[in-house]
Amino acid sequence: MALLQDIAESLIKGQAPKVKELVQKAVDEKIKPGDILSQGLIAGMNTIGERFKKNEIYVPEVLIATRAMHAGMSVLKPLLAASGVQPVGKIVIGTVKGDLHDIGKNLVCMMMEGAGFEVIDAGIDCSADKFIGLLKEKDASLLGMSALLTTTMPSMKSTIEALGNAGLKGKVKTMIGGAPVTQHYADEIGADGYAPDAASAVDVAKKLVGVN
Ligand code: B1M
Repeated sequence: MALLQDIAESLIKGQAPKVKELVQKAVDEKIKPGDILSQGLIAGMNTIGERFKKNEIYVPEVLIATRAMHAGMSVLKPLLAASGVQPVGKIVIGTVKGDLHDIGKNLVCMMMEGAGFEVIDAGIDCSADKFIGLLKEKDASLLGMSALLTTTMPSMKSTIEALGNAGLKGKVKTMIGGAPVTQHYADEIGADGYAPDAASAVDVAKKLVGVN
């Protein structure tokens, strides 16, 4: 549908007011909120993710597109809740204990939201207890951990161990990322997934919750 394509294209260009206006127009034209989300906003964010992965665009462009997505979501959110559209999955995500870097984590959060996940942002400096408390409270099936310091990476390992002790092993899948983190490290500590960037993080998260 041309209007949904216009929404996606305006989002890719980062035109927040236009996205908001077009989403409102689509709502007024009685297009289903779920279709506006998947064929308009998420379709646009998917293109942003692909371009970011290929280094065709960089962090500022992603942030600008995300702002446009949020503008559209401000119109859609109440309607989605009312129409019972289910999120793709629920993820608790935070920067690990001792680590204050949150720029990359925030990007991951935004891309996840753009892909239709319900994101519970645990913030920075998160202890295992904080992660576990939120996972239980929100009944989330996925935990994302970010670390930018080599000195805080071991906190990912201890959090995964704590999940096991809390009886969440098997119920909650874990994924990790951040500049010093590697697939090798993920394998070593028993994380279920690793992603090198925010766009790949969405692919990994979808795989972990069984969505294509
Ligand atoms: Co700090 N810092 N910093 N820092 N900082 C680094 C990380 C460092 C590499 C700089 C350097 O020395 N060259 C170095 C770490 C060295 C190491 O451990 N190997 C370092 C250091 C040493 C420190 C301090 C110790 C400095 C000091 O005080 N002496 C201190 C520590 C504070 C703490 O955390 N306890 C510190 C502080 C800070 C600031 C507060 C000043 C600031 C953070 C501000 C903030 O985040 N709100 C800061 C910054 C900005 C940086 C650099 C310059 C940039 C990090 C960044 O935001 N990158 C960084 C040097 C660098 O990387 N060039 C540096 C952009 C971001 C988009 O990338 O976070 O990698 P990134 O995220 C990517 C991927 O990694 C991935 O997706 C993102 C998008 O593609 N990803 C995931 C991230 N999380 C993911 C999770 C996933 C999946 C993918 O799944 C869950």
